[in-house]
Amino acid sequence: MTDLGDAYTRDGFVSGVPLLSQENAADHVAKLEAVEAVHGSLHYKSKMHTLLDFAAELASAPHVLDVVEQLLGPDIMLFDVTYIIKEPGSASHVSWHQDLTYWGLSNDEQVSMWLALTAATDQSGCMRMVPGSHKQGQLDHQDTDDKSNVLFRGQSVQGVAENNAVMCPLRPGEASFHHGWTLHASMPNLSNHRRVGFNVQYISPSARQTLHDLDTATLLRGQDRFNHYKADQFATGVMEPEAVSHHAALETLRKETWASA
Ligand SMILES: O=C(O)CCC(=O)C(=O)O
Repeated sequence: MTDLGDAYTRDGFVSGVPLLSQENAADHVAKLEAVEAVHGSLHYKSKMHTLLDFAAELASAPHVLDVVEQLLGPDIMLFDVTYIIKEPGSASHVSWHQDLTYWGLSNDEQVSMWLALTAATDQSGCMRMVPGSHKQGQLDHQDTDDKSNVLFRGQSVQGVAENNAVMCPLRPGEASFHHGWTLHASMPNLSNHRRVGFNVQYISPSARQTLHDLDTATLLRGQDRFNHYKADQFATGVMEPEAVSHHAALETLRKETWASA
């Protein structure tokens, strides 16, 4: 196991992994914002690799997959890609939760990347993680109706020992990677800049969707010996009409899956 792999196994996350230059991160934000100027906010929409070629390219970049392989192993599927955007001065926050609770997967062979496209600091609402919390397995979550909670169900684990949590500030272009049982949260954005995160979920081909048989995921590296998923159609341009109409169905399916889990 690599140093990164050892730290990930021990803590349930690694942070500060440099993946993009600051210039490339700014360039990605400029492309994203050009699309948003026409189509509206792209905050928290799923399967963005089916809509934006530059999102598909970054999520499947070989140097990104080299890191994912150290944490997940050689067989890597792309499950989801989302931008998580906190506007300047917004109350948007994320409550303590574990990602895998609502995904309906049959096992926990999964890792999430959170790549900072702008500075993620304690001011702008970077992530907080509880080291070692992934070893507890799934904890009880309660739904809340806090409108400023980014999470779809406002799902929240109560009584987290916050003193044990560590801040994960990231410079533009740096990423953290966390496991789906790692407790994590984030605070509002009190800064005067947009906090833009590029959030990608990678799974092992062995992780099956247990709630229905409609889910999609795409092999990026290695072998799929299971054939649980139909592949997503990667974007070859930006918001192409056919992709946009297909995406609406993907988005509905994702919300129905989370709601029924
Ligand atoms: O973007 C955030 O502040 C939180 C992200 C998160 O909860 C996640 O990536 O699972």
